[in-house]
Amino acid sequence: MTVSGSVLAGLSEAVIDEFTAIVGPAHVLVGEDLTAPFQTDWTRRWSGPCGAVLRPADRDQVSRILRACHARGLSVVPQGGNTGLVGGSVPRAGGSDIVLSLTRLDHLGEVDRTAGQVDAGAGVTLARLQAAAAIAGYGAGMDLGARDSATVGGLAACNAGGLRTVRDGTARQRITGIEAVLADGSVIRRMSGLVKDTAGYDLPGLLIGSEGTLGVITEVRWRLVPERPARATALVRLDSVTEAESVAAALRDALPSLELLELMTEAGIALTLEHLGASAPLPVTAAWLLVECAARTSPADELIDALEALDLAERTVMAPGATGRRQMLRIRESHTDAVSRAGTPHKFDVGIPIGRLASFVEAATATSRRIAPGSQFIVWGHLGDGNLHVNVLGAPPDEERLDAAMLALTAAHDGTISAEHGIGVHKPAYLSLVRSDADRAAMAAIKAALDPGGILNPGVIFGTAA
Ligand code: FAD
Ligand code: 2HG
Ligand code: ZN
Repeated sequence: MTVSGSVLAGLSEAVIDEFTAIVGPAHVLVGEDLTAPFQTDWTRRWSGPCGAVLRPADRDQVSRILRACHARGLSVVPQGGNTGLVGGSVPRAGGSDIVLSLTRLDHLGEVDRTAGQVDAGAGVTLARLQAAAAIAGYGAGMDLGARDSATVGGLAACNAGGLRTVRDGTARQRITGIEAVLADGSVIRRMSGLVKDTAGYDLPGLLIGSEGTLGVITEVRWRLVPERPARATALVRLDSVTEAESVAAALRDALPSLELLELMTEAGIALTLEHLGASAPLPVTAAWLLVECAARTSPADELIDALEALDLAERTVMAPGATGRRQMLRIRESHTDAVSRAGTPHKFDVGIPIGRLASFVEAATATSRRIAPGSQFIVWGHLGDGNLHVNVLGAPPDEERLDAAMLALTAAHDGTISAEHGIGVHKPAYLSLVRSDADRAAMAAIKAALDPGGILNPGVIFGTAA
């Protein structure tokens, strides 16, 4: 493709030429046909035009691009797999941002067996990381439904969680090193993989969860987990979220090999089964708990004993084998797709203290009925982490009262307005519900120090005021 002679969306020919000299003409995308896939997010809720999409091949190209953008005051939206759910990976409406697509930074090193770690370029997908780990006899210690597209750079930038957090933690626990390019093009690199390192501020820790606002992550050193080839998976039907919450607490304490503890509820189960055209592996009740244990030797007895001790054997289906297991996991993982197919939901990713989850769900159901009568309230999530995904279908997309009430309710339960997806452009207006004036001022000071021109992902976390 050629970009010569074009003056597009506010970008001068000289700027386009400068970018072209850095990444080559094939990797400067301009014009709606080429840029459209990068301009709308996964949810279809957020979209905006961009001046150009740049696809650098390596850290040095990222550095040169940022130096040029910094000098010219051009805004940059870092993008990985574009599977984020809070609008942070796409340009802002009315802007002419540069989208910096990191998917070509896909170098994956050899697994370092001495350290149990691997270096991965920001554009490596989670599925590829998992496959490489498995070949070397390890696990990635992370899994989520968007694994085929989500990149390690995006996982780090969002501090992603997922389905195995109850055992292996979030991206923060998995990452021992980061290389990143700061707004002015300078590079920080701490990739030695030290598990303990208290020499000054933990800059990698600061970049994890910064959603592209403090730097562009170009490489990550990922800490793998020992392989746990033997798995036992069960689906338990329960009569209420209250019951699920207490069963989950008991299982967590009884099962050292616990790796997954996921909640599904009636409306979401029904919608997902219909979406998949699948039959239910056990009767649909108010709540299902999906439980998986993993170890080197079979944890089946451990799981069965724990379920029997809770008098749940009659209400449990054990996955009969790998296929049955995959079917159970598929029902859980397909909730997001099923909801998305049914409409554009109001999506909330809340963290609630364990012990108050059921009362939150009850109050949240009433809130959505009050503000959006006729809407469909669907909740599921990572019960072991106290992380609930509330999706409300059928409410007008611009019904801000619903977002305000749901997030205020979350704060009233001492919860967080984002457990794993981030603030993005969806929730800056609500950050003050969970972060004090002093806290937000400290965050703004860090942002101003690292990105004085405010070019990195403007609007994300801080809103348009930053
Ligand atoms: P993108 O969507 O491209 O970007 C996300 C944010 O990170 C943006 O703010 C972007 O600017 C920034 N960013 C991306 N790459 C970089 C980089 N290299 N340097 C700096 N900033 C960067 N999330 C969970 O936590 N748990 C789940 O269980 C989960 N399940 C999901 C299931 C589905 C079906 C879908 C669609 C999404 C799910 N997600 C989940 C959300 C999403 O997959 C994660 O947030 C993931 O980390 C995003 O990675 P990405 O590469 O797609 O990032
Ligand atoms: C999940 O755990 C993802 O299913 C997506 O984090 C949640 O779609 C959602 O709301
Ligand atoms: Zn999730």
